[in-house]
Amino acid sequence: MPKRNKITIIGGGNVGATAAHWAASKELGDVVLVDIVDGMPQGKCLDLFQSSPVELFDAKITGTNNYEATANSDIIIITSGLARKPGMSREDLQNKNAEIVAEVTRNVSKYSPDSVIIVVTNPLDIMCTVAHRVSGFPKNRVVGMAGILDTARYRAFLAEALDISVEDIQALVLGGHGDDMVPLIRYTTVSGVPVSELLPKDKLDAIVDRTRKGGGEIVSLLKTGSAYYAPSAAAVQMAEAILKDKRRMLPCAALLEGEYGINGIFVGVPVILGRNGVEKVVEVSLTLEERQALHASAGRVKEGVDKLPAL
Ligand code: TXD
Repeated sequence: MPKRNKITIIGGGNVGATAAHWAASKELGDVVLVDIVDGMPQGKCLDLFQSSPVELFDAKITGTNNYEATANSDIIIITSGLARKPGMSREDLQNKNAEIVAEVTRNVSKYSPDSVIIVVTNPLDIMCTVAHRVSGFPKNRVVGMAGILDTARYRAFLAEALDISVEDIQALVLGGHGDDMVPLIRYTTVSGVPVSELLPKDKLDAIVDRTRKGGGEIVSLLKTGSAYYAPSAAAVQMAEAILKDKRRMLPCAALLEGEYGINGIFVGVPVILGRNGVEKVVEVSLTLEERQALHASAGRVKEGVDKLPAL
């Protein structure tokens, strides 16, 4: 009898709990949700389990404050971390989250040495380095979620502007997460038709700009938190591609070793995601301007990595 897949999600906050919801409702496998808050992951998981007879999914759903129950997971999604508080610098946040991600990675890699780790915690590209260094996993088994979210925002805005199905829009963004992303309009198509044939340049530029600021737009509306439906859906799409060995080509943060002329840092690039995690980094040709933007973005990631405390 084939055993069910097992997905562990660390951090039972907005992104983590919603990822548990998507993963369970898609029947990707059994789900374990870990948080440090006593009772919270247990309560959310009991509630999610009780939705299963209505939504018709079979999955064992476990909430816990420790790591025994995570043993032998196929996938680990790390969402644990702090949000930036008033008065906290970007660097303070980075150090605090690096501490959290390092501690969590030590635990998950001990209990699930063969897993693939999907990092979600911000600052994303830098936290990928933390998870990679601390786990000692090969580079293909540590991958970050950001590009799928950025492209999802871009695709949603394009579908709205064109008044057509989101299903028919394919797009690619490169680079670091958020402000630093490098959207490739040349590679954006609507069922194979270049989007520049269907929308005027000023409209496209406005959509790119809104996408870049997509996270901030939501924070300013929510006031007390950041986006979580789309981020969690994106992380679960990555988990699905890996668990089902779909070999999907998706923009993810991967450790580059010479690809795109970049070495030793995680940055958003198109990858093939399959059972081994990052099966391949796909190199597409870039214009000079796109290449410069990617390198500038990678340079900022490197500055952050250089400031990491010893792990
Ligand atoms: O594109 C992307 N990568 C992102 C990243 C998109 C959206 C959110 N992004 C980042 O994910 C965000 O900046 C945060 O760093 C994480 C999680 O965001 P979320 O909105 O879920 O934050 P919450 O609701 O504050 O949840 C964080 C949880 C919270 O319940 C804490 O108790 C828990 O993390 N936490 C821990 N769990 C386990 N172990 C430890 N050490 C721990 N520390 C905090």
